[in-house]
Amino acid sequence: MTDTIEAVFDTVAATAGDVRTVLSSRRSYEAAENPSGEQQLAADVYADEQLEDELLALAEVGSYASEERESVSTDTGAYHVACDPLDGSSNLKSNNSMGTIVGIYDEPLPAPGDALVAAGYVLYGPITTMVTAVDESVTEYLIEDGEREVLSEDVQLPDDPVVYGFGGRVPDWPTEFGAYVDDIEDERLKLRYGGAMVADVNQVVTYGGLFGYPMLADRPNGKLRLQFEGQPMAYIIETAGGASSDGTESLLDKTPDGLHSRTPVFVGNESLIAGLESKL
Ligand code: FDP
Ligand code: ZN
Repeated sequence: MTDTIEAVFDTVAATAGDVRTVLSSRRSYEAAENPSGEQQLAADVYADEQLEDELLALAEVGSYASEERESVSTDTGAYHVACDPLDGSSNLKSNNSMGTIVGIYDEPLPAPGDALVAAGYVLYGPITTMVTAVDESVTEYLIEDGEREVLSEDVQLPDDPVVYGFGGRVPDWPTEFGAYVDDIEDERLKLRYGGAMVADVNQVVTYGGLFGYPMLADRPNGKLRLQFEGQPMAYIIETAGGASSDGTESLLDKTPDGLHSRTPVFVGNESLIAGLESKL
């Protein structure tokens, strides 16, 4: 199993190198009103197609699913990979951070959280980094020329949380959730929200705190997808000593109703998640 998981992570790292390179050309293409006739794929579609080709080429990867496509692409193999190829893609226009999320399951997709055997994300920030969770351990890497180089091993969330960030419009948040936000402000956490889940979760990994995309008045399941975003990020945060929740239970105890089903997502320090669940 370890060889396959490491091969998936190597493939995602190699693809991240390519994605990073094409982001600038895709960005100028998308900004141009009259592109010069040459057809370019949007950056998220490019990333999705690269990942599908490269991951399905691995012998043990039996299927590939992503936020970008309706159904699962199948092959033969024991592992099933769910990807968010370019998380936070609306940050492309404003030149803010984006990411790639990957979850490796040992059951066909859609699969429950307890079928996850590893997960990781790539962060396209000022430098490209990757964080993986496997065998009860979280590791942070620098990606250069598509290769991983270890930056820190056995990463754990800091004990004293510092930052929080929540998506959705404040007037659309449930009243009890608004009251919870007042509580964490009283605990002197500070608001930092960047609009890309990967970047917002990575600051929680770095400084401690809480990221969430709550249930909204017109969207009771929030915005984020359980299979592609919620569960892989919950797996990483829980492996790093934190906790996850949909407001009631761990995201890893949930089973998606469908491949693209959404859920409220909260990930961060255990004490903050416990406080949130008691308030909702
Ligand atoms: P995006 O739509 O730009 O891909 O994946 C969904 C996502 O980004 C998350 O990365 C991010 O946390 C959230 O949506 C941002 O949503 P808001 O624009 O509503 O804040
Ligand atoms: Zn996303």
